[in-house]
Amino acid sequence: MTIALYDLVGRDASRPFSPHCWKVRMALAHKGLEAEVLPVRFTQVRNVENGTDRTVPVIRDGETVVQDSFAIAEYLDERYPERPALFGEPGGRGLARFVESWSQRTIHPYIVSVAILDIHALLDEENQRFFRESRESRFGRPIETVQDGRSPEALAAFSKTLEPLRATLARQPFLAGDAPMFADYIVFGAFQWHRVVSDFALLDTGDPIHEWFERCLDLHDGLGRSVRAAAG
Ligand SMILES: N[C@@H](CCC(=O)N[C@@H](CS)C(=O)NCC(=O)O)C(=O)O
Repeated sequence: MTIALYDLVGRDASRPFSPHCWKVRMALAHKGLEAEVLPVRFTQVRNVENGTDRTVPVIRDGETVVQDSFAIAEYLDERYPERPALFGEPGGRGLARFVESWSQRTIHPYIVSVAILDIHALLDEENQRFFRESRESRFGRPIETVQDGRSPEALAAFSKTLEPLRATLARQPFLAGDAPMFADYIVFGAFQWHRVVSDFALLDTGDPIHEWFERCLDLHDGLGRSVRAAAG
């Protein structure tokens, strides 16, 4: 059966960019499950599947509705245990939680600081208003001043925080070892978000993280590459 996935887009419905939705796109492909992607804009997210306070991703599998990327990955492993595992037990889920916390506290804030205006630029007028108001209330300042991370010094400091990721990927092709698992898709989601929204270069060619990201873009018949990079 096809699983419906609500996926965040801007003006162009063919360019999904949410990091959390990308984790789920990759997870569904990993399990060999067919997805019907239903594009939604920021202003529609709260009410997806008759909700009042939703975030995306949300999936519907038959009668079952699941929200939150990690919860969706857990659901997919529990519901489809005969298909390739996203976590690998014992311990896989707990370790993937660490990767999620690390990615959201290290990579996501930096991407916001270099690309929040790029995200704004992808939206239609109504969604630009929504995005500006919600983000300015969250950060307590104009989004023009939130985007303050593009200096060479800030980029170098960010690159240094990636050292544990870099050292791991210099030893093994994927975070999960010889083959990818959900932990890889968590970090992939962050870099794919940036790739789709912004032409600001985060990684140098030759960096083991860049090479790993290219490998991830090739996975599942080039699913990640099916959306063109903002850098062209
Ligand atoms: N922990 C959640 C985070 C989901 C989330 O923050 N989604 C964003 C899109 S990337 C969202 O729905 N935002 C709606 C809004 O900002 O109003 C997950 O992993 O699914």
